[in-house]
Amino acid sequence: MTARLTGDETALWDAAARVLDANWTGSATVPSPGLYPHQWSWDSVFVSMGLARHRRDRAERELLTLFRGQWADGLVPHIVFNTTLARHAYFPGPDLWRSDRQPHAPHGVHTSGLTQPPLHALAALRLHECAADAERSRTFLARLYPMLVAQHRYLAQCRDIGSSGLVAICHPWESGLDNSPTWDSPLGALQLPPTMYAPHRTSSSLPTGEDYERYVWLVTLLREAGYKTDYMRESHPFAVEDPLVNATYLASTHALAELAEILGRDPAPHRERAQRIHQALLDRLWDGETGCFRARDLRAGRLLPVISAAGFVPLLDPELPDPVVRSLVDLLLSARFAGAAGYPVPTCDIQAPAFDRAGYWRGPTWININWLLWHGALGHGLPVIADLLYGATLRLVRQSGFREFFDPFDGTGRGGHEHSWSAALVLDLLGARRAPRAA
Ligand code: 2M8
Repeated sequence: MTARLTGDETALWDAAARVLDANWTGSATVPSPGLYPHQWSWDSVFVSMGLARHRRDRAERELLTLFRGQWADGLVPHIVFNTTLARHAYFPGPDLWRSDRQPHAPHGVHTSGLTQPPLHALAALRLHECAADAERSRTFLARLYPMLVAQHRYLAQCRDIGSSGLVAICHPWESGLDNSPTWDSPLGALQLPPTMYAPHRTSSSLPTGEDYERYVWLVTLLREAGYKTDYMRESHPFAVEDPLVNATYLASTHALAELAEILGRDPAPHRERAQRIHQALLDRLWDGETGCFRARDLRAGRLLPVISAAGFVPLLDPELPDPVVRSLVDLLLSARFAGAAGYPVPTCDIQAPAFDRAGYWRGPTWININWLLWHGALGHGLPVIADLLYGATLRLVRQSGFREFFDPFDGTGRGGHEHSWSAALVLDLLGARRAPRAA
């Protein structure tokens, strides 16, 4: 059965579709005009799910364009650069990464050398579930599937730095939550060389100065080591197992198993890997004392102290034990998160000293995080949580537009304007309401 959108929802739908149309370059979507003029990996994932509800052809194109940047070892880079733009259009541009000097990088495409949360297989499955023409969709999946398998092989073989079954990130940018207070401690422990280049950034809410020196230095180390696994495993000073990255890895591994079944391939290896990730998430990142998942610093050998919204994303795990789900829900609804915010979910524990209602990934509400938690809540049959997230997200964009992020207390919009994933995920939320079975 199909529920019709109200007049207000139709206006919101049209406004969101206009943002995606305006940010479409002809082969992919930029996250935000001006501020982020290239293609970002997890942005494209979220965008493709919105486009699946609006322009199916573009949803497929979006993902295929991103995978043009895939390296021969399977790495899906977090940025694929638009080489027609001026080199200074965005920092850090191709000159910092120098992917053209890496033997595994694709020819004729400039990319970064880092990853981002691997939601791609989950998006591919969702595209299939929304497809009007199942046969055509299968043809697309058959093309994408080997690339997704290669991406997961890279993660399992090159990024399981702790030999735990989980993947480790080697840079805060790989988490997607770039400037989260979670990274303050491992970044603070870095021994930087005396002179570093820290460029000026355009928006006042973005990280600057010292943060940037550390970010750039970590990239320089990785680049000089040829982005090689042995270096990352043995010497790189930043190595963290993050709950959001691993929960999305798990969700996409389950999705790969389903894609394999749809395509008549063997789902068993994906199912086995999913079991291992599920167990490792609980064994290594669950903290029963705080009732939340926390990031594990492999260099310091401990869980990092800050509790962030990333700790709730393991709700994407369909096999999460009930007591763990209950603890997460209690914390999510408490005064440390949704319970004290008019516009949840704040990205950092409100009671943490580092919480900053306006700081980039240090407190504001982000629509992609709300979407992930909404999806996880639906999977666990938690309609009250799902409705809370759905309602808060739509209120944010009705009040402040498709901004990059929002004040969690009063909903003020911050950061970039006409942000693509904010628009795309609103289309997905509205689309799921119109056709609830695809939620
Ligand atoms: C932000 O990250 C980039 C670096 O990759 C930046 O700060 O310039 C983050 O919000 C990241 O999650 C996002 O993918 C990217 C583009 O929207 O912007």
